[in-house]
Amino acid sequence: MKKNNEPIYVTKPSLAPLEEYVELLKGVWENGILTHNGPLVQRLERELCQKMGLNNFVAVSNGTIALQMAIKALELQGEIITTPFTWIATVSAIKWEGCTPVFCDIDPGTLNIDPTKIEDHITDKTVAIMPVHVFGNPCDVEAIDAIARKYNLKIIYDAAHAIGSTYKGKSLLEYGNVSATSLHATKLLNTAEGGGCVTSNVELDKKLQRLRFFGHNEDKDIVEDGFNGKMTEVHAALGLANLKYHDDVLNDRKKKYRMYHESLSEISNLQFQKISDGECNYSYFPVIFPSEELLNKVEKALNDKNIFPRRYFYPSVNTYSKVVKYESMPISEVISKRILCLPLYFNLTSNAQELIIKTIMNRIAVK
Ligand code: T4K
Repeated sequence: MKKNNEPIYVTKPSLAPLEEYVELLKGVWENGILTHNGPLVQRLERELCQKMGLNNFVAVSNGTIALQMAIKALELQGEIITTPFTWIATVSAIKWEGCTPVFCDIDPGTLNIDPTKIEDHITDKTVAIMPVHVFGNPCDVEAIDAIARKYNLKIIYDAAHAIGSTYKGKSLLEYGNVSATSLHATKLLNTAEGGGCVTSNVELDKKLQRLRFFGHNEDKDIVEDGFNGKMTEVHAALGLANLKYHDDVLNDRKKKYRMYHESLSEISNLQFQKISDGECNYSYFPVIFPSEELLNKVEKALNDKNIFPRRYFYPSVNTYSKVVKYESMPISEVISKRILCLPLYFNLTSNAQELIIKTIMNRIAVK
């Protein structure tokens, strides 16, 4: 097998043809509006709503800020139950808003928060649940909703990975009091940096709009304790250009996801995330190895061929001692050590994907 010359990373941004982006930028140059909820941000919000069947979308500067704004808008103070199997941003957002993250372990199949364990973590200080739709795979939103109703808690979905995912025919972003998504370069749809909040509550939507803009109302009076979460026109232009290709990107991911799944299923000791087929957006392809030792060997074999998968999410966030007080989360900790996300993106060629599959198979076959 020959070594791949160009490095293959875990992902590569899906980008519209440059001319289409430049065409959108011409308008920005002409009218000189660069930011402050300009015409392109408003258009991106409108087109995203049309495409995803949403009632509203509050575009912001990144997914972490979207999470913070959701907490702020719901005026939460206290404990927020979340998953340890996530990116650090979930927990930083909770902490930056002065709340306390409380971890609840995950389901070993779906890799999402295990709803049967949430009630064990509820105290008189609990104010909300912040589950993550891990790798775009929908959480058990009905079970989580039932718990929230029973204990009068808010739900904020960390939907950073979930653009394009659905649940029972609706966008997954429609669930929870607020869903916060990311439009980062590494996501299915990107504005380079960016994100957004979605809520079906009209008043909350207006509040989120004010919060991202220093707390101004339309008359520029300060009516909220806001901050700067605005998206710029330059970022919105990129989002609009890319949005045109969203269906192509989604379909391509699904094909490549299936290709990995079919080929690697031949190896009996590998496990895969239990996804809701047809609802998950196939944005990542995680493989769970029987041991960390085998993962390391496979990762090294891939690296030797200039291929760089990523250990999302490693380590389990409850073990970050600089950020949180450690509490054992056995399932998340074990899976974090054994999970590897393989390269998956629009421009990944079939030759490259075959090389990745063969490298894994060959390495596992070696005793
Ligand atoms: N909640 C969850 C569950 C999340 O996963 C995230 C972010 C958030 C909240 C917060 O959303 P944001 O505030 O980020 O909008 C990446 C992303 O930075 C981060 O957005 C993402 N999750 C996380 C899972 O992954 P890294 O450290 O892996 O990025 P990096 O720079 O190593 O990129 C990975 C690969 O992507 C590179 O090897 C090459 C490629 N790449 C990356 C960038 C940035 C490119 O080809 N072009 C690029 O511009 O964090």
